[in-house]
Amino acid sequence: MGIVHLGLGAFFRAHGAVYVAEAMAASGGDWGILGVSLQSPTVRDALAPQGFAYWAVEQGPGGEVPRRIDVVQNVLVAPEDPAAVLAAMADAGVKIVSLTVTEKGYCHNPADGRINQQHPDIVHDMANPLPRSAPGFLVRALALRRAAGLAPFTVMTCDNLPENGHVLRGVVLDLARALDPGLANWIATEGRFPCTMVDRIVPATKPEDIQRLAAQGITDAAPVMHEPFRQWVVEDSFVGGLRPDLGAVGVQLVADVTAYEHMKLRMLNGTHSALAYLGYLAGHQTISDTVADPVFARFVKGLWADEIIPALVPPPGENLAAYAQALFERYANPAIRHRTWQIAMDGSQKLPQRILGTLAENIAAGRPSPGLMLAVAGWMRYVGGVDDAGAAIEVKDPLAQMLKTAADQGVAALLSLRQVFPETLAQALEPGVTAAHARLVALGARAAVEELA
Ligand code: CS2
Repeated sequence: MGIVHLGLGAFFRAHGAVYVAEAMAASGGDWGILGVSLQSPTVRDALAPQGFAYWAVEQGPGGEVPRRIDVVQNVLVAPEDPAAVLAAMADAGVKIVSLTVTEKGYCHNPADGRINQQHPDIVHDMANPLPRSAPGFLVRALALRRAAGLAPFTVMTCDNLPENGHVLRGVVLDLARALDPGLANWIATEGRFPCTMVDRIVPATKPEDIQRLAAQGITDAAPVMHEPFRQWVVEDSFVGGLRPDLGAVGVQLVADVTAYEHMKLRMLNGTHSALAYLGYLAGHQTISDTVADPVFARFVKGLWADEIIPALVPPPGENLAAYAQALFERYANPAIRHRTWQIAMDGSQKLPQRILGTLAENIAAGRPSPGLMLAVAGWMRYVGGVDDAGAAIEVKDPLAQMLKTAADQGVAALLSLRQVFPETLAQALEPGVTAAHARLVALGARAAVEELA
C-alpha cells in the first residue's frame, strides 16, 4: 500500500484512483490505495462486502462503458478509529497521502487561504492527539513519522482550490507550528505539497444507476458515474521523487500548475456555479437541462468570451476558446445527470476562487462583468432559500445559517461577510450586485438572464 487517500468520495474513485490503477498496470509499483472516510461509514460499508472493488461507468452521449477498478485495498472510517488512520499514514510503505475533502475540509478562510483558528475541528485538533480534521490527521501523522525517523509522505491535494498545494501547506504549517515549532520546520524543509488541477465531471451516483447496472448483470452497491473527459495536471514535486508513473497514463507533470488551475476553476467551476444558482432558481434540475435552454446557452458562452477568458493567461498548449467550446459540449452531454443542487452546495467556500477572482481582475481592468455579477446575485437569492416558483430550497453550506440571516437583511449584509468577500471587492461589487439582485427579484432568474444574453 503506497497511498492513503483522505475523503474517498465518488470524484476520487472516478478520477485519481483510475489513473493510479492504470499507472500500476503500465509500470508496476506498490501504489495500492487505503481509503479513509473522514465522516460517514457509507462507502466502507458498501465496498467492504465486494472486496473494495467497484465499477467506474463512463457515460458518453453514445452509451455507457463500465470498467472494474480494484486499486482500493481497504477503507477506514476515521471517527470510528482515528488512531488506526494515523498508524496507517505513519506506515513506512506509505509515500503519498492524497486528499479530496472538498473546499470546506481544509478548515481555512476561503477569502485569504489561511487556517481558521475558530473552526471547531481545528480547536479540537489543537488540543487532542486524535484528530478530526484533514489538516489534523496530516500534522499528527507527520509527527509520528518524524518521531520514527521516517521521511514525510508527499501531501497531494486533489480539491478545486486555487494553489491547492500551497493552501494546504500553509494550513498544515499553521497547525504544526501551534503544536511544535520543530515539527513545523521539519515539514517545511522535508515535506512536499504539489499543486494539482483535477478535472472530470462525476455526478453523485443515484439509486437508478445501481438498478440499471444490476439489470446488465453488474452487482455493485457503490459504482461511480463519470463523463468520458478527464484531465490531471500535477506539479512534479514528490518526496524522494516517489510516485506512480502518472506520466505514462496521460497525467501532465509540470513545474507550475497555476495557469491550468485558473483556467479550470474559472472557466469550468465558475460557470458551473453560475449555471447552478441561476439554473436552479429558474427550475432547471441538471446542468445539461440548463444549457439545453437557449437563454442559458447564450449566457454561458457570453460569460466565457466576454468576462472570463479576457482575464486569463492560457496555459502552455491550451486554446481557451477551444477549451470553452469543449466545456459546452461536456455540459450538454445528456447522459450526465449532474444536479444544479449538487453544484450549488457549499457556495460560500466556492465563490471566491470560482467567480470573485475574475470579478476583481475585471474591475481592476475596467472590464464590465454583468453576467458574473448576476451569478453572485443568483447565489444570494439561492441562499435566501426560496426559488422562483416560491418553493423552499434545501441550502447546504457550512455557513448556511449565517447566510440565511444575512440574505434576509439584503445584499449589503451578504457582501459584509468577510469569509467570502474581501472588503475592497465588496465595495466595488455593491452597486452592480444590488442592481442584479433587484432584477432577479423582479423578473425571476430566466428573464434576468435573458435580458443579459
Ligand atoms: C462541480 C465540480 O460540484 C461542483 O462544484 O463544479 O465538482 C466539477 O464537476 C468538477 O470540478 C469537474 O472537474
